[in-house]
Amino acid sequence: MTERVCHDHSSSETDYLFDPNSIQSILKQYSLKDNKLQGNIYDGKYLLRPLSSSDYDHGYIDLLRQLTECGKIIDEEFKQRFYQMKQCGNTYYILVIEDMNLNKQIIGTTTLVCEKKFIRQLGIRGRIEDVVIDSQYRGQQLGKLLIDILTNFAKDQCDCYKISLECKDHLVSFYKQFGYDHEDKQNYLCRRFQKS
Ligand code: 16G
Repeated sequence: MTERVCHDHSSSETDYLFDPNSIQSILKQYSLKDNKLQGNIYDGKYLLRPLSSSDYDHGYIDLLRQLTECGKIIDEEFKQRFYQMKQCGNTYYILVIEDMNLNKQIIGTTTLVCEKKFIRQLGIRGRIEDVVIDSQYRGQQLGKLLIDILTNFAKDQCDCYKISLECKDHLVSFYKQFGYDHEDKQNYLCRRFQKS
């Protein structure tokens, strides 16, 4: 699995959002646990890797459109935001799955954001965001793969003291399988602003 997961980190043209090597040990442990997923990755079908600066061309933004509105974004704007995130260092971890047989098309993604805090002895709080699997690729446990890897990564490598996420009612049972649950007497509140 190690070799398959990120094959071209040495390429000077590919700039990753974070070091692909940092997910290798987690992927290794993971592949031992789940034979079905191991099959999907091993047979050269899918590649799991950090978001790269050239992923606009591989449909990353279009994939996000399956989750919510993205507006009009051009490649230059994508790259600008990519490098803003990268400069934050140890904060944005966007994992993608590419279909190796379909022109490197991005067919799944999940984001982990690590927020530095003063509380909890200078704790780090993780947030799982923007989980999307292309509608044509659902039912293969690819979402499970992404969530599980990023959850373990947040715990073991980023040292998060907690991770939270927001989701629609019908997805609560999906996230419960990874240990996410409602907390007693805690509420999620949100205020939205219209763009003028
Ligand atoms: C979901 C996503 C959240 C995303 C939001 C977008 C997960 C676990 N949750 O709640 O990350 O930001 O949808 O919806 O993927 P919005 O555009 O209405 O904010």
